[in-house]
Amino acid sequence: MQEIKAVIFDLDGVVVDTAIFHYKAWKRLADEYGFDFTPEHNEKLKGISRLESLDILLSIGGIEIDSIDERNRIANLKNDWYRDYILKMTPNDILPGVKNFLIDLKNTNYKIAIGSSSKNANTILERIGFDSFFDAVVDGLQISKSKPDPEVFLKAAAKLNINPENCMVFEDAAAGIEAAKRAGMLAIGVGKYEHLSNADKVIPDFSNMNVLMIDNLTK
Ligand code: B16
Ligand code: MG
Repeated sequence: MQEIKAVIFDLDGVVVDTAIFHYKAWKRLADEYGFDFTPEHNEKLKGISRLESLDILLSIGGIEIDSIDERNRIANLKNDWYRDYILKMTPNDILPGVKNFLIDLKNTNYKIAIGSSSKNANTILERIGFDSFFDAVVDGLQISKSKPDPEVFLKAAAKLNINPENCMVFEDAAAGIEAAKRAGMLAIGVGKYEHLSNADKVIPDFSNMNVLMIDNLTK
């Protein structure tokens, strides 16, 4: 059984439901190009960087854009649409059970961190009142390789000064589960098992979660 000393949370889709805002913004782009972009397609983009996500989306639509400037322009457009959503967020957008669980963890002396591929993570954390809540935040601005590369979680563990094998990660994306496992951490999926079958355990959400359940998730 791994002794857990730190818990690392993915942001989009775990602490807040921004995954739906990413989907809406990507779908708007696909609509403009005239192809269908489904929630199932969107699963492939979760946890992946903005430009890599754009490449996947364009390949789904069978669209080739060679110019990096043009790809950057389109990715920025999607980001503007996405930011329109997140700038309206409030602490009410924290997903059910998350805040209580985080407080519980802090009070029990677990270290807590955010490990996100997003370059908008700080904006979201400010909007929901969590800007100085975590012991460490690693986001898309601090990494050179996005999930499924383990860099984001290894950096979070290093900032916390905790060994990777003593970290538990909560993730809603298959790419994030792979990243956590490659980092040597315990990977807990949040959401539907069908998308997260590589996780060590899967929980549907945090509504019934408390600190006593950490031990159960390690067994
Ligand atoms: P941005 P996470 C990821 O965040 C999202 O899951 C993914 O859909 C998004 O493309 C990526 O961040 C980059 O986000 O465009 O805001 O920089 O789930 O790792 O917190
Ligand atoms: Mg996520």
